Amino acid sequence: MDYIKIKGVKVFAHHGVIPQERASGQEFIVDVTMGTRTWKAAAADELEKTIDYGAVCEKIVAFMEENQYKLIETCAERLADKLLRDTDGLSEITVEIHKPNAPIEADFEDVSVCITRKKHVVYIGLGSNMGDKGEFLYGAIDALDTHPDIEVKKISTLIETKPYGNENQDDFLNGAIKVETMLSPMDLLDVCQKLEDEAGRERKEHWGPRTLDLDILCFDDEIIETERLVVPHPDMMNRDFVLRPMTEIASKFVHPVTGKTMGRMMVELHEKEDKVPKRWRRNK
Ligand code: A4P
Ligand code: MG
Repeated sequence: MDYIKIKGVKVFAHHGVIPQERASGQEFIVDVTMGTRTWKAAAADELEKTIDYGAVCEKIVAFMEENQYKLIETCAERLADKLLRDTDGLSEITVEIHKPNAPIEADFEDVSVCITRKKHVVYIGLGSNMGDKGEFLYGAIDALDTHPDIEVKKISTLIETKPYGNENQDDFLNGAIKVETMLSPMDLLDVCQKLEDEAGRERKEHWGPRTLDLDILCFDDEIIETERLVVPHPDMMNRDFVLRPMTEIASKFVHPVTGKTMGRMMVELHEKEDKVPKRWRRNK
């Protein structure tokens, strides 16, 4: 990760718990550190390929002036959220809001709140084995990317696969994508299930034929076990149609439960399924 830092943006604004503070206003100072990747912009030497820090400064000033919060905690949280949503290429942000003239009965220099927030990195597995399979998968990828809180970062090759589990059905088309999102795991699952419903998905049979299946494979390095959602997907280490596209887009991503990379998990699956001749196996 690379960082772009803006320090000491002075703004006259009206945040505070005491009504008098909100009425008369005071000076606030904002620092932000933005986590991004600068190498493409550096190579091309073009502003369009990086975060325009001038534009970010203007957004900070407008946000601080136009809003009014009792707590600088709330102010920092909302500002971080807004900048993460509005700024292309921004993956992580640290916002510090200083209130050097806070109404404190002491001789003090400064008081501030400093928070770090980031977009979640999520891998989603896609599958279809009914109708125009490619259209369903690419339609879902488009729809996810158009969602205001989701950005598709990587798309694997789509591969034709034999049905796993219930073998008495048509071949599948499978793939995986990497997305960045501000949504919680449950909210992202809602979005995925709505897209499955819109694709005419009927849930008649477990592991049965489907127009569109969107499985949340991994959500950061979180381990979630609720009735509606289990992450990482509990069977992914046994599925070539999941590990192959994951190895293409995230070979070094470490599975939070097994502690192994996607590439390693795929090699081990191939060895287990006898796809690797004995003489070529590595000594573990
Ligand atoms: N759910 C729990 N965890 C998750 C998660 N991480 N992501 C819940 C998405 N959903 C999750 O799913 C059933 C319930 O799982 C949902 O209500 C959700 O709350 P579903 O999609 O309605 O039903 P399903 O897909 O039949 O069941 P399941 O267990 O999700 O099956 P899979 O794992 O999706 O496997 N063979 C090939 N070649 N390619 C395939 O894509 N897919 C399957 C289905 C079987 N064989 C296949 C393929
Ligand atoms: Mg599913």
